[in-house]
Amino acid sequence: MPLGPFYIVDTTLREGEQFIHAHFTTDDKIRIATALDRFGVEYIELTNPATSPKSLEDVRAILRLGLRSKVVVHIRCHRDDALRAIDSGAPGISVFLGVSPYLRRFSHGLDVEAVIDRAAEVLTLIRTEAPHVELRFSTEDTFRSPWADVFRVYLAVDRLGVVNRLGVADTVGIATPWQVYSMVRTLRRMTRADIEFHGHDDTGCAVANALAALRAGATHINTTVLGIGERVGITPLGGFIARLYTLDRDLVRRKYNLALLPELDRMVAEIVGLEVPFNNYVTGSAAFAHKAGVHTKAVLHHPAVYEVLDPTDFGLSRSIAIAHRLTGWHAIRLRANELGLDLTDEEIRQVTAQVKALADERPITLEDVDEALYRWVQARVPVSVTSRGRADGG
Ligand code: HCA
Ligand code: CU
Repeated sequence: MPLGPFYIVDTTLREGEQFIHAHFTTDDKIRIATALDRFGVEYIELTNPATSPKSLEDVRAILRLGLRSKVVVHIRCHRDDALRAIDSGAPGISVFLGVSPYLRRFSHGLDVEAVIDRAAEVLTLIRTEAPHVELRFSTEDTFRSPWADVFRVYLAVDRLGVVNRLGVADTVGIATPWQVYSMVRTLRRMTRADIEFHGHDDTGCAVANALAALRAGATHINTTVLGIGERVGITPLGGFIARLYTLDRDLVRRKYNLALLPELDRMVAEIVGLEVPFNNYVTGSAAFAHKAGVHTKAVLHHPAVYEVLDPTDFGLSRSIAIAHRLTGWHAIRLRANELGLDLTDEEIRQVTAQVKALADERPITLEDVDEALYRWVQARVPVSVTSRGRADGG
C-alpha cells in the first residue's frame, strides 16, 4: 500500500528543547535547523517566542536563514503568546490546549466549554491578524480525554473555519496504534482539516503510532532527531524514516537526503552531550553489524537476507564481526581473503575450529584470528602467502 502525501514537522528545536539534557545556544539552533533543512524535513517547529527574549531572537535568527523548511512556532492558547508569535514573523503557528480531565483540573482549570471559548478567541485573533499564517490547533493529552470532549472541541474549532490543521497529541505516550488509528480516522471523516500527530514514547509505541496515524489519513507527523523531548521523548526522525523506508523506499529516498541522517544524529548527540545509542535506528553502532556465523554467511552472499535497510542509502556500511565463538567459516574465509592468504575450504574450516576453541577460553580480537590464519599458513611448506610482514616472519 503506497504512502499518501505526508509532511514531517520536526520539533527538535521545540519538543527537543524540553529534553532534560538540551540547552541550545543560538548557534546550536542554527546548526540543527540548517541540517534539518538539508535533510529535507518539510517543517521545523520552534520554541514559543514568548518563552524568553532569547527565544524570540532565535526564531528571528532562524527565519533569516531563509530555509526551504517552513518554520512554525509552538505556543500556548493565550492571546499574549499569539501576538508574540504573529510579531515573530513565523509563517506557521501551532497552538495547543489541554483537554484531558488531568489538565483541565491540575493545569489550566477550564471546563470543556471554556476550552472551546478560549480556542475560538485565540485562533480567530490569529487568523484576523495574520490571514496567511498556517494555523494548527492541537488538544494536549488527547488520548486521556473522553472522546466526547475531544470531538466537541475539535468540531467547534473546525467549524470556526480558521485553522489549517488539527493536532492529535499523545502527550504521555499511552496510546496504542489502534487507538491512534481510530482517533485519526474519525477526525478525518468528521472534519475538513489536515491532521498532525505528535506521539511520546513512554511505552515504546511512538514510531508505530506515527505510522498508524499516517495510515489513518494524518498528513503531518512530528519527529525529533534521536527522539529527544520531555522524559523519553517522541517519535525519532531516524526511526520514522526507517519505518517508512521499507514501505515505500523510492518515495523516502526522493523526499529526504538520507545520507545526511548519520551526521544529523551525531550532531544533535554531540550538542546535548551524549552518544548516539548503540541500538539507534539506522545510525547506532550496531545497526548494520552482523555476528553469528549463520547470519554472516548469508549476508556475505546477499545482504538483504538479514537487512531490511540498505546501509549505503544512508552513506553507511555494514560490518561483519569475525572474532568470537559464534563465528563461521565464511567469515574466516572473508578475513583470509582480506589478508591476501590463500587457504583451501578445508584449511579455513580447521582455522575456524581453532578460533572457536580459543574464543571459548577467553575473549578474542581480530588480531587473534589473523594470527591463527598466519600461523596456519606459516606451518605449511612451502609458504604461500602474499608479502605481509607477519607472514614473512617479521
Ligand atoms: C507538552 C505539549 C506537547 C504539545 C504537542 C502538540 C504534547 O506537553 O509539552 O502541540 O501537538 O506532548 O502534548 O508537546
Ligand atoms: Cu510533546
